[in-house]
Amino acid sequence: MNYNGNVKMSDVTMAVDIEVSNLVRLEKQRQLSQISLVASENYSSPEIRRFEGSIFADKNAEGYPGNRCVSGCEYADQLENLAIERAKSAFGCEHANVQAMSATVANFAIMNELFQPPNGLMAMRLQDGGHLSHGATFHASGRNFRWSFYGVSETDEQLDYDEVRSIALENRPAVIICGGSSYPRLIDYEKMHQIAREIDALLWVDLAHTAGLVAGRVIPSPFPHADIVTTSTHKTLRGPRGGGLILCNERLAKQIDRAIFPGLQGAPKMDLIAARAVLLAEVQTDQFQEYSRDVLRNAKALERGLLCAGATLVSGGTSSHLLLINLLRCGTTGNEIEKSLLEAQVVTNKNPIPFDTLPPSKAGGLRIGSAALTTRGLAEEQFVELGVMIGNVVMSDRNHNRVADLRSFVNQNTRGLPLFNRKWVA
Ligand code: DSN
Repeated sequence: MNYNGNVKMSDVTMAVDIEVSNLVRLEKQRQLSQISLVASENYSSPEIRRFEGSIFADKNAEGYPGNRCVSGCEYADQLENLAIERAKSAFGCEHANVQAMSATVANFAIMNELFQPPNGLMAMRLQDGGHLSHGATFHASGRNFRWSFYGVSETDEQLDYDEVRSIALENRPAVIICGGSSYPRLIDYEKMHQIAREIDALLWVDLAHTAGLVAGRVIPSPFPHADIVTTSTHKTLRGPRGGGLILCNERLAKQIDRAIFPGLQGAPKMDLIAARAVLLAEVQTDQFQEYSRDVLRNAKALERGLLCAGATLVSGGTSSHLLLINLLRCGTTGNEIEKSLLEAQVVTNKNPIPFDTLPPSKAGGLRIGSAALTTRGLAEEQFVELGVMIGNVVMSDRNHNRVADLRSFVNQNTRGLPLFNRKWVA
């Protein structure tokens, strides 16, 4: 529609609404007919979604509870305090900041406030499993701070803590960051803490991928070893997309809060803080513990299926929700496999792997995860079969019949599955 000329506002609103509504309808159809194995995707509960876009969306609450830049914040204050208390209780820490617009924003805000040069930061290399906000050269964090990096060992593709220690001793950073976006194994926080203490550095855990598994108490917590923990809220945590939490102890509380406001952000999104508050109650239920157990069990089921089909997994397998398939040995690329799987209605993402020889646009690996499909309610034995069928596509170099087999498996086994299975909420 051409909006120039004599068009009434109601016509414009209706036209925009129809276009946007149509896209929302199509996206819903897509989400229902495809399955997401993207390790960083999940579906939040209807209870959480109800509060995104609630009346709090229009409230400016710049500042912190009890100290805002505008008036009329009495309910915003209560809401934010509620979210903070729930975050502290869910993760067992003394202080929580719930305002960051994303975990990447939280990460950058902290670097900006606490670790300006000449301080140095040390993190896991991106292709070994780190995150772009941990000093990647194409990211603002890489351009503005002093970095050193550690990686995984060539023998087992897992962290070699002796090597981490010697790199730390050589570079003496002010902080060591661990965690990232494609490391399938658990991190020994106690060992990382010992290394950090030896050089008088802080330990910062980016928990974005495994925060839900920690809240669900199925893997060890970074506390009491970590000084700072950051996380997004939408991966295994199964909360609203767009939002970061920063967790720490009282000692760093003031600096952390200053890092977010006024250090980097303006007013927070109060409707998202409402959704985060609901999430932070949900993760403390028995149902969430059960969900987290199933996420781990289903990742192991995928592992069994993939190994049975002959696929090679980075580090040999997984101890979390996430698996990384090494495609270099099959002569194919992450880009090609991602496209073939999409033909079978399976959504994944190409991903660099340790010691990759391909550029990131092609990538020698494919990353998958079990969190989203567990939320939808797929059973453990179906995860095993899914793993076998994905493995068959990989090992046959995208044979047409193997892709067709996978497509019919998806149609038969996931048709009618809701995006969010009600069994996961109390
Ligand atoms: N951190 C990115 C990922 O793991 O996919 C996006 O959240």
